[in-house]
Amino acid sequence: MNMDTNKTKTKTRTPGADVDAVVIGAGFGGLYAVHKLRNDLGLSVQAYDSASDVGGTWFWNRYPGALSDTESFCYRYSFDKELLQEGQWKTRYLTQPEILDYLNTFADRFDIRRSYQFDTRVTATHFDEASGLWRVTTDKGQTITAKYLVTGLGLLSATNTPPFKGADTFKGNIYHTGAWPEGIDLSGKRVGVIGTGSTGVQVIIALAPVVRHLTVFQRSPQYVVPIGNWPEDQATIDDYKARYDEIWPQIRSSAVAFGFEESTVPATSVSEAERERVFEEAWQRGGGFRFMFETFCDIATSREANDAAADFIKRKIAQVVKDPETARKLMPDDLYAKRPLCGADYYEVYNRENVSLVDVKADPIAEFTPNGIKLTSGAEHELDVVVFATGFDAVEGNYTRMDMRGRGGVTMNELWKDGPQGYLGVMETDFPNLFMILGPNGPFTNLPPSIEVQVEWIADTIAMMEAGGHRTIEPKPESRDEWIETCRTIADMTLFPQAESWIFGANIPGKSNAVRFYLGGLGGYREELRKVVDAGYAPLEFDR
Ligand code: FAD
Ligand code: NA7
Repeated sequence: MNMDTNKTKTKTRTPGADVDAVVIGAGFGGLYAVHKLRNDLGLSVQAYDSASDVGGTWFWNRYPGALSDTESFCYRYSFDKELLQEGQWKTRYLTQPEILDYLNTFADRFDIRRSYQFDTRVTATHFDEASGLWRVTTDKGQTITAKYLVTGLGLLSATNTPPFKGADTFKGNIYHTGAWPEGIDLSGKRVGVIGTGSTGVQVIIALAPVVRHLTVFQRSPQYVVPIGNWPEDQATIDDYKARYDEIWPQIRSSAVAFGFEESTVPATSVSEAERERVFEEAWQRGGGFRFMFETFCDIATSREANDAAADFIKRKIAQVVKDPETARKLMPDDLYAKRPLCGADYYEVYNRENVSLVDVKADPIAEFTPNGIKLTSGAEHELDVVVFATGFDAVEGNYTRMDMRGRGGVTMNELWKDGPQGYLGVMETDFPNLFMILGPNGPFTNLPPSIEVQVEWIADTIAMMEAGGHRTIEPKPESRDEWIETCRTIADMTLFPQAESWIFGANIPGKSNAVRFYLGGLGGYREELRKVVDAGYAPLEFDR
């Protein structure tokens, strides 16, 4: 070891190891893992983040308009009742600064920061079969050994920056929303935004009233419903707090964990007038997940129901957008089966004089020039600033960007060459004592509740390992294969694989189109975790 681990204070239990556990990441996942392993289990923990402080997603995504689309009352940890009662918010959804403040408060409350070394990227994690330890290397030239490796690397964290020709010749500034520098003022500038996903929608809405001219480069039109981000007064907040004992069990046993009851009524079972009424009510109430899952139970599974929802949104676009040509370009022609989007008056933005929409599917971006962006047709858009709202190398991006090696030197990149795998979203064969938070093929939900469920399961598993004197644990290959099969089977029961989005890896050329989520809901997922424990961890192999 060539680093100082005195910061961890706790005595290391594992013979021959520098620390008991290394945790990577300081977002919701990593912070809670440090708390559970160090404060609850008494392990010695060294944690890292390449960021210069805590926050994860909410440290990096400081772009104008950055907002949660999970409602404020449930985009938080639930395990600590006092913390829940102290929670404060102003509107139905949390802004990026509010979430960052919340995670800072969390870190202070549980004295988490002392376990972290910030501004440090972990470059390699190698499992040493002889010692049964992980050897973790950082970009500061440090190495450290640990029995457990817990990765909270984030599933929407490794930024995707398409390599446009000539980008280095552009005289203005280029920013990616997922690595947004503090204090950028775009007022009065000619700004181009590439991308109209969840992030693009937020940044477009926020920038339109501020910049001189906004040019939106849209590849795929999106279905965007209103967000309904109204102020929430103290009485409303107090009411949530009074009901938390009912709210959290409901969230944990629901499918998407967004704090509402998913509908059990098929759209195909009701009249057209009734569908219209329900969709209009959801449109007025706002919320992307609510529109897709609270209205009817079959929008994500039945083509007819999906068409009904899609047609409703398309009619709204036609009503809102004044210029028919712009409305045509904004009209999606695929299924309504990506992560559902919402935003405040998104389509209204295109009625503004200072906003223009460019369809880069019809006329792709050819190159950046010193003055802006040139399309294949030769048309050039002059810009001072280009915003890449081009998303992420989602799910496995931060795993494949590290040199991860398991038994026999097998690399994660080899193992995942046809798509990421993983067992229960938390483990992988031949990678003993590796615990991933939001790893591949975990639940597709409002994420803090899933993070809590996973971190608690990981901590319980580690406690079991320590109590039983075990050296290693890893999934049996057949358990992992069965899990992937389960995820694939459930995914194929939905329409999601038929839409091109990051959920199946379709957002980046060359990325394998593979199943990346367990779409069976958080309730179903918790049941799967419980079954493993009830079976005495039979799907896993100890001390191989
Ligand atoms: P992250 O918060 O992504 O943290 C991962 C951390 O790991 C990062 O800080 C990164 O620097 C660090 N890291 C990665 N690799 C390394 C390495 N090799 N070495 C050192 N450090 C490393 N989810 C919802 O449920 N609801 C929402 O409304 C919602 N809104 C979102 C809006 C945006 C703009 C984005 C990008 C995501 C949103 N998400 C939302 C998803 C969000 O990522 C999760 O809710 C949650 O914050 C994930 O926490 P995490 O700890 O798993 O990962
Ligand atoms: P998304 O949803 O992946 O959106 C990225 C957008 O960028 C999307 O509109 C893409 O078009 C577009 N894109 C990507 N590459 C290109 C190129 N090369 N040219 C033009 N346009 C491009 O990422 P977000 O950050 O918005 O959201 C990700 C998640 O983070 C979100 O679901 C929330 O959970 C938070 P495409 O649709 O692929 O044609």
